[in-house]
Amino acid sequence: MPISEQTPISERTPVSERNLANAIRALSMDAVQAANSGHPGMPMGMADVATVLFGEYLKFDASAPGWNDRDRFVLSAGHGSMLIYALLHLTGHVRPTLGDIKNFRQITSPCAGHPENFMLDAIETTTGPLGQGLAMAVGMGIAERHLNSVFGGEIVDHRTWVIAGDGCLMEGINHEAIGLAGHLGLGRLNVLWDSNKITIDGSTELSTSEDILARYRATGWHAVSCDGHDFADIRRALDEAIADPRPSLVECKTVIGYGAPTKQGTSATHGSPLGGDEIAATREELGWSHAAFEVPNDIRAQWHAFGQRGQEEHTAWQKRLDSHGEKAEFQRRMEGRLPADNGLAAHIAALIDGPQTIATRKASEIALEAITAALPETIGGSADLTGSNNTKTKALKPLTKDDYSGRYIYYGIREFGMAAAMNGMALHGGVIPFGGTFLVFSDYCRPAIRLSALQRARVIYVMTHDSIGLGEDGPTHQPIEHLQSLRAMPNLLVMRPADAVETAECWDIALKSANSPSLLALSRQNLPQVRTKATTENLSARGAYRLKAAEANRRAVIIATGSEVEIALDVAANLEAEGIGTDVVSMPCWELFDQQEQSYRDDVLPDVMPHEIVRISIEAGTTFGWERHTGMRGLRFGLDRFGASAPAKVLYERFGLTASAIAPKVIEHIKELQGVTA
Ligand SMILES: Cc1ncc(C[n+]2csc(CCOP(=O)(O)OP(=O)(O)O)c2C)c(N)n1
Ligand SMILES: [Mg+2]
Repeated sequence: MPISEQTPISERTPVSERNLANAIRALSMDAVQAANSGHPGMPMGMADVATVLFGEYLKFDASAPGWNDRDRFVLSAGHGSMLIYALLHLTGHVRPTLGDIKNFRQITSPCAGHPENFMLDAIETTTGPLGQGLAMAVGMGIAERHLNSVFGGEIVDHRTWVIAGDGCLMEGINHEAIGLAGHLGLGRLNVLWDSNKITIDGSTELSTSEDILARYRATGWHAVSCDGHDFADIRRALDEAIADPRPSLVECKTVIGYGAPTKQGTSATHGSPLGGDEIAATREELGWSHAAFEVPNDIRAQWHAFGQRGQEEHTAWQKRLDSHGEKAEFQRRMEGRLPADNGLAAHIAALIDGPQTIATRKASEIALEAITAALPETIGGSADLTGSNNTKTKALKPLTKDDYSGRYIYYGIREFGMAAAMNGMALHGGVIPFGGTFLVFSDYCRPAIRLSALQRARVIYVMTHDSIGLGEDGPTHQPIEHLQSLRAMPNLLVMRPADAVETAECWDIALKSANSPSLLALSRQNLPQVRTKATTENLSARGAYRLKAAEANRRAVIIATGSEVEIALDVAANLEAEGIGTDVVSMPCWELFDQQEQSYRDDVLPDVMPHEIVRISIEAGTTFGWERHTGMRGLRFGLDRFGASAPAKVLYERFGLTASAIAPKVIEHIKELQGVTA
């Protein structure tokens, strides 16, 4: 029976719905007041809607936040974090405790300023950067439909709910996200819009006059409005949203800071404590006579009952899972465990037997052929550059509105939307997403890459055309500062493989890094295979390793990445011919090198005076930051300007990134240093 045909909460319990919602309001304003920081307005305004959602609609079991078939709830308006903390606490989750809420925004509490998926089990996503929560929810909806079609509705059958604010709907990402959701017909995605017509600067009339419902409808969505303070009307709208086969936007017309007599309806409630006097007046206004942080037993009991509402369904689901023919495989995927063989060992052995001179983007495609055949949980895609990013393999059929079992997503020209959707997919679990675009457009994905890293999500970015080596498209398409700026991001594995073997190794690392996103920077141009000997170890996993050891007395160590490793080997040959012993270090991943023990790092990059051994870097991008590995007295070859439009070979010559340009400079430098010591 549809939920709305059940007896409304108000008739089932002596506790009024308004008072259930007031418990959220009181905890929110009290916690923000205690912290002397935070956002009371949003939770107070959306308390009624949230009470209906958690009380009657959301499928969850507070005693098992990891239940695979729970509905996913995303608080896209993350600044209203007290809303979710209050809801989780009231419904009886182990955390947050009342003590956690009293310590809102303090270092000891998991109730951080904004919701963080790694702090509380029941928080699905980290939100706060507006719009991204909604966009991640689209990815969750995709993962749900995909797993539903693979494993069946008996074990995968849940919805994704979002609470989004005016800000989320204004952000550009929102348009990319809803375009994708509308196109893919994600009817189980429901966005509850906190339409309070207020943002930080004041009325939304200051900055927008958009007909949002019309925009959503034009994008393939169902849209409906309700009075966000009328419980029956909220139910009506939610029922309509559930019944409609399209994704739904539910406009909930609310009053920000509802209940605060002099401040409600104004931006004053958005992001500041209400103040002692206003809080006292709000208690009066709401008829809430309880002390700060006090929730009366009958109200607490009703909220607890909501938290247990899903237990029966959970038990029934567990029974269905236990008798499901693919239980083990389902659990493997949901837990993110890889099969013993990801297909790469045999692929690498074949490369050693028959070396390939190919672009690393092509090498990535060949590696992916093995991976996607071995790992059915991988879901690929590209932001309209499939043929350039080489992300589609034979195993991957398109994932479409009519066939969610597909494993390839045509994201369209929506880089940010793609990256955010991949975050949602990874966080949902059961799938490992990878998606491609040009490295230069990592800028378009960057806010979502940052959230991949912060949320510890296994998302794999396939970023091709990784330098001026892409040639004729010119400076708009040639990344310069990108590698270094991405390396600056914590918990992101930026990998730039030098050849087909390293590319396979980097894929292996990316797949096995369950708590980090990875970004593969891949060449457009062909590269010779520099790794021709079999190794038992994945050398790229060291971050950097000695590819070639000095023959003559070692005076130079050249560190290079990706396409410049080939050049480094040529330079080394020139130097050896002059009696200058030269190591070549391939450094596919700075981050992993940093994690090696000191003795290993000292061995690869000996930290001695430059007149003894000079360190040199070659990378076709900014030299900014390479001092870290060359030292200030080392030499850095790169490009500290924008590129140009010409064939790749011409550009490498023009910018001095050739062995014949670099070797004499190194020799001169070494002579100068000798002069210093002589
Ligand atoms: C991408 C991004 N830009 C800016 C902010 C800062 N910020 C936080 S809330 C907010 C206003 C949001 O307005 P709305 O969604 O209507 O929230 P309400 O004031 O109604 O709670 C802004 C600009 C942010 N969190 N994320
Ligand atoms: Mg607002």
